[in-house]
Amino acid sequence: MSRDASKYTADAGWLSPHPSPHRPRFTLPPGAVDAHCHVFGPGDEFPYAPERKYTPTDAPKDALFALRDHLGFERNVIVQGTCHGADNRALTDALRASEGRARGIATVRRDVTDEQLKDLHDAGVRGVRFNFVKRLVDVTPPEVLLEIARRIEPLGWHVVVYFEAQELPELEPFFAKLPTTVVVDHMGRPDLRQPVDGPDFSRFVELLRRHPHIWSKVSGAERLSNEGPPGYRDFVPFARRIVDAFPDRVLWGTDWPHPNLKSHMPDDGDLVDLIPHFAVTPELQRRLLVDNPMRLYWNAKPYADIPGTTVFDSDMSRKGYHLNMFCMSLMKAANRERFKANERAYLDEWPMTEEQKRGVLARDYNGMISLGGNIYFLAKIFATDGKSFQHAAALMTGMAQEDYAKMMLSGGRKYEPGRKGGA
Ligand code: 0GY
Repeated sequence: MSRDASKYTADAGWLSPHPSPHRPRFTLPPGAVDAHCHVFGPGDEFPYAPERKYTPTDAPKDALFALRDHLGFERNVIVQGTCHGADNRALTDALRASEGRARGIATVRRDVTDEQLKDLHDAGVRGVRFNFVKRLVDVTPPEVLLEIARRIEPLGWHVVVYFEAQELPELEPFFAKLPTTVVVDHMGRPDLRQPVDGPDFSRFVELLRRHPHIWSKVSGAERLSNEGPPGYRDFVPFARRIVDAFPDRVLWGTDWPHPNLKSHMPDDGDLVDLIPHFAVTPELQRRLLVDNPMRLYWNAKPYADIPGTTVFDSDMSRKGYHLNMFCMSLMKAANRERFKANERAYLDEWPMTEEQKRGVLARDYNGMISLGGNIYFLAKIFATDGKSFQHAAALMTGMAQEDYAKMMLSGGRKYEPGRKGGA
C-alpha cells in the first residue's frame, strides 16, 4: 500500500524526523550504542494501538538503521513506543532484522504468558518499560507493575521507567521495591530553569545515590531544553552532574524519531555533538556509550578475561543452581549414604545437565566450576569422599596431594598469570 493510501493520518502538527541530519563532528568510540530510540509502524504492517494517545508518522526500522550507520553507532536499544501499546510486533520485527545489533524494551500486560516472554527474549528484548506519563498512557497500578517485574526478573531483564519530575517523591518507594535494575528515562525530566544544584534535581541525584540499582539515561536534550538547538546549553550541566557522579550507571540515546516534539525537530548530528560537553573525557564517553549499554543489554562482562579465574556471578549461579543444590543435599547423612550406594541413581534425581553429572562422577572440580559449581558447595562432594580441601586443590592444579602440600609449605608457587587455578 502506498503512503498516501495509509489508513492512518498523523496528528495535526506532528513533526517528522529531520530529513538530513549532519554527520557528527564528535567521533563516537568504536562500538557505541544508541540506547534510546523507537520504531513506529509502518502502520499498515504493524497497526497502531487502538488505545494510543497520539498517531505519529511512520518511522520504520530501515530508517532507524540508516540513521545508526550515518551517525556512526554500532548498535541500538529500541524502546516500545506507547502508540503501539503492548503489541510489540514492530519492535520484534526490527530486533530480528538487526541481526543481533539491536536489543529491545517491550511493553507487556499482566496476562503475558511465559511463552510470549520467551519469544520476546529470543527476539532480543531485555526489559520492560513502565510509563507514568499521563499524557502518554493510562497508568497501570503499581501492584500490577510489581507483579510484572517479578515475572521478568528471572529472565535477567530490567525495568525502564518514564515519569515527570514532580511524580518522583511518590514513585521512589515503588522504584526501591523493584527487584531488577531500574533505568530512568531522560533524567526524570528535570525542569532546566531550576538550578542544577537546587532541591528538585538534587532529589534526583539523591535517588541514584541511595539506590545503586537505579540508572539514568542522560538523554532528552531536545525535549527538556528551553534554549534549544543547536547548543542545548541549559541541558549540559544537568547531564554532566549525573555522568560525573554515576559513570557506571548512565546510558545515552538519540530518542529518534522524537515523538511529540512541538517546538522543533532536532538534527540528530547536533545531539551527538553535545555528548562530549557532558561526558568530558574519552573514558567517560566509553563508559556511557559502550561499556554500560553492552553490560546491560549484551551481557558483556568486563571481568570475563581475568586470567585463570571463573567469576561466580548471577549467570553462573543460575547455570549451576541444581548442581549446587545437589551438593548441599550431601549435608544430610542419609543423602550421603544414598549417593555413595549408587552415585548415578542419586544424581539422576536432580535436574542437572548430563555434563554436570559427568563432572561429579569424574570428580572434575575445574569442570564443575565452569558449569556453574561454586567451590563452597562443591566442598560437600570431597567431604563426602572423606577428602580435604588440600586434596581438591591438588586435583585442580594437576598435582599429587603430597607434592602440592610440599610446594605450599615451602612458600607456594611463583605467580604465573593465566595458569588455571593459579590466580
Ligand atoms: C520518548 C518520549 C516520549 C514518548 C514516548 O513511548 C512514547 O510514546 O516515549 C514523550 O512523548 O515524551 O522518550 O520517546
